[in-house]
Amino acid sequence: MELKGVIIWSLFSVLFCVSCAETVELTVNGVNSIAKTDDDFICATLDWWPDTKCDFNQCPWGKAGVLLLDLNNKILANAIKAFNPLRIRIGGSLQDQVLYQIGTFASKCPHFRRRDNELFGYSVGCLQMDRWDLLNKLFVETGAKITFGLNALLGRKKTSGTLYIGGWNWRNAFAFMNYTAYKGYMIDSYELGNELSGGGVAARVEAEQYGRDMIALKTLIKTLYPKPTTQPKVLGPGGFYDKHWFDTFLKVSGPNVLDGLTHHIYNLGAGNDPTLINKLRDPYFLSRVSQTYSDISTSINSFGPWTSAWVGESGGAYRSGGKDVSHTFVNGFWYLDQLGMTSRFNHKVFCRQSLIGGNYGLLNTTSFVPNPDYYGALLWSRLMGKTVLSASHKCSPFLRAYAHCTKKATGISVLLINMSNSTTFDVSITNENNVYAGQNNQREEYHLAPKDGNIQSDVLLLNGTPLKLTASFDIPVLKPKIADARFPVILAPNSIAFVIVKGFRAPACA
Ligand SMILES: *[C@@H]1O[C@H](CO)[C@@H](O)[C@H](O)[C@H]1NC(C)=O
Ligand SMILES: *[C@@H]1O[C@H](CO)[C@@H](O)[C@H](O)[C@H]1NC(C)=O
Ligand SMILES: *[C@@H]1O[C@H](CO)[C@@H](O)[C@H](O)[C@H]1NC(C)=O
Ligand SMILES: *[C@H]1O[C@H](CO)[C@@H](O)[C@H](O)[C@H]1NC(C)=O
Repeated sequence: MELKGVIIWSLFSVLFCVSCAETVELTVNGVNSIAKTDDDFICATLDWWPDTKCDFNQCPWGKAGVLLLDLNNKILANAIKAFNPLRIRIGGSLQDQVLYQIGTFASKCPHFRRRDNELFGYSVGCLQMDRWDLLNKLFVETGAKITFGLNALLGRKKTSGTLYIGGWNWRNAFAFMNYTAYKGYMIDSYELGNELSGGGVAARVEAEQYGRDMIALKTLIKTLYPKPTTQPKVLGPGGFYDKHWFDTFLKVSGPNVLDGLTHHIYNLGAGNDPTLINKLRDPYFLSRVSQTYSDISTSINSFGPWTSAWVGESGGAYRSGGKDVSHTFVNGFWYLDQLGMTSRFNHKVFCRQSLIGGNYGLLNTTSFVPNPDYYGALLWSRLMGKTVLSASHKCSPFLRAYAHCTKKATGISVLLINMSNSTTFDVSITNENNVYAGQNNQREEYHLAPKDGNIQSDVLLLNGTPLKLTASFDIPVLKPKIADARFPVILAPNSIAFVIVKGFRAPACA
């Protein structure tokens, strides 16, 4: 019986491989999960950039920065609410130059000003507590889950070059966290510093010092929140991965300090790279970054098994993203593929730079209208559960596939990405452990494609219909197409699909 099964199965595989060009057999293992994400994997950032921030002869931040953003905008509130909850990480380059107007720092509360010889070309800025109150009002109304990035450079001395030495002055941060706790604002996590790890970007701090400062932050939080169940998590270092630096940092900070090891990903190069649009569609290029995810996992397994990896910030292309690219449909090939890849490497959270601002916003900087990746993120959040399953096929590298348990229903959710602009794929989803199981159930399909076939469109089609806000500025209902699970999924060129196979028997999802 068993032998017969194997023979039939092999015959099956041969048949499928011969006609691989159009017919794909996607094999999903529903018995063993390969990784787990956090319940709330999707995260987006708010950055500190003022409207004077420019890159490559354009100034794409407008009034989208933390201090200038219109917090009464209805689209903004509805867009956040739709995730129920959306994680929001507040941070970015200027984070380590922000003072909080509280305690002994209450008297001076300067605005960021352009200063060529200072970090990132700006002077020190300030967060006033009445602005913080308004931000929290929005977060409460929308149910957002907040990560706040603290200034980690305060009190340190600049040496020659970019190295900053000496211990972190935590007093201003402590007064700020104390204010926040007294006000009853819920903070999911505090993160220390931005891009100060390894060689740093504009500034750097050595790993031993940073590890000791993380211990100090944990102590402050335990003082403010004696009950472990209500304690905000502690995250760091929020910078680029460097093996030696990260390993040392984990060793020095030690057990039970770091709740999440945050690192940043900008694997697409600079925003003005004319080849950006090709990189976004090149599966060989996109796969290269998996080495970093694998190395991070090794660092954690060897030196910090008590913690787990988060992508704390990733905009794909650095210096505010690509002008006619990063807010358009084609960016989803990179973004959704990254969500799939990092999930497989056991990452808990992925923070997209940005929720709004720059060229890579999930929402349009000026109109607040959702860009295609907003809907990709929302569908992921609603459909892809936290348990990650293996999914593989032997066909074109231009077809990417990821499988998770469904979020709320039974069965599995599959994400299919066809980066090919010419091939239509017929994808059969098969169960590695149960080849003969009939799949007479319904299947739900969400096919995403760009308007007019233009991969640089800001308008996304869901099952052929353009997604538009409702008359009351609400996010539209996202309805699947119902299909018969006995037939393959037909995946058009240049398209992405989320597919829910309800009848798929997956013990790992029970
Ligand atoms: C914490 O906040 C409370 C209430 O505002 C205040 O009385 C107390 O002095 C603060 N403690 C510190 C260390 O800032
Ligand atoms: C915002 O929308 C305008 C008008 O459609 C467009 O020109 C611009 O590129 C969009 N920007 C972003 C970042 O979404
Ligand atoms: C299809 O994609 C390739 C690169 O992947 C590109 O050279 C070609 O011009 C594209 N064709 C169309 C019709 O867009
Ligand atoms: C998807 O698109 C790529 C190139 O645009 C093509 O090579 C491939 O055959 C298409 N179909 C699938 C299922 O990947």
